[in-house]
Amino acid sequence: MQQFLPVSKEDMKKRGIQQLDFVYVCGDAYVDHPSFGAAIICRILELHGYSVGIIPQPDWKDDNSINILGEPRLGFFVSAGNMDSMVNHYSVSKHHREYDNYSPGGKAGLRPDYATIVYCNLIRHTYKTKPIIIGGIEASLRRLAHYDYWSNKVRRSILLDSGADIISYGMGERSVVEIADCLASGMDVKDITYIDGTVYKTRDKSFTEDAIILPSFEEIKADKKLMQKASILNT
Ligand code: B12
Repeated sequence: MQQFLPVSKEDMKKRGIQQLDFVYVCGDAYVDHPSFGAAIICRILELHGYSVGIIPQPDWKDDNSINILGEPRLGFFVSAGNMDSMVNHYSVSKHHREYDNYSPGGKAGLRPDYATIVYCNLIRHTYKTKPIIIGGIEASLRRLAHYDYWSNKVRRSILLDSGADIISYGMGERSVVEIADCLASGMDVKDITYIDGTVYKTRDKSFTEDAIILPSFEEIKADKKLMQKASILNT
């Protein structure tokens, strides 16, 4: 019978795992069901031979919460959960929701606002250079300069504010395996720049021969109409 993914050092010991290949940090409780992105991504990685442990809803005020499974060999995957953390926390009229369907007992307050950014910053307190790959709805919809309803501001890509290395946006089944294989082969995460459905950061524009160049964050901030243009160019 298939076991649950390790959530503690004890679980790792039982499975004879000294060091995990990947640690997956998630804003939702761990529910091992295929309607949950976390279960899909972790099980797919497992299927391809990688060991994955999961830290659901870490205490973001405690650096140790990110260390409970030790340092992963290849990197971290991070997701806010099934929904954007701000949608999860607030109603459209910006009232705090009292109930969180993706937390044990429906308890609210077990994840931070802007969870992807907070979790990545937490990881970076301990692991300055370990590869971090972010994904799920929050990271996907915030992958470029975007309008943030909650702060009524245009925000830059979540890749910059989180300090993560790569965004795997949309469905992650294929790209996470490609990323894992690259890291396992010894590639530097900075060189993983060519996988479909991913975002990386660079100052080098020499690759842009056939590229569609969208208006920059600064341009969009200065002129709202450019946000529409960016959306149209991006579809
Ligand atoms: C089914 C569904 C529901 C069901 C949920 C059933 C359940 N038991 O979970 C119901 C009808 C109850 C529902 C309710 C709501 N929903 Co709904 N729902 C959906 C829907 C249609 C599919 C979600 C799903 O299960 N997908 C399957 C999973 C496996 O996909 P996934 O989570 O996206 O994961 C994939 C990728 O994101 C990626 N991935 C995921 N995690 C990670 C992590 C990493 C590291 C990586 C690399 C990749 C990765 O790979 C995964 C596999 O391909 C989506 C729209 C859509 N088409 O996505 C809206 C959607 C998620 N819902 C939404 C909303 C707003 C709500 C409600 C708040 C509506 C309301 N006003 O009440 C409520 C909230 C419910 C709650 N829990 O509090 C929004 C969320 C918007 C946002 N920005 O977060 C969505 C996106 C619809 C939309 N376009 O507006 N919903």
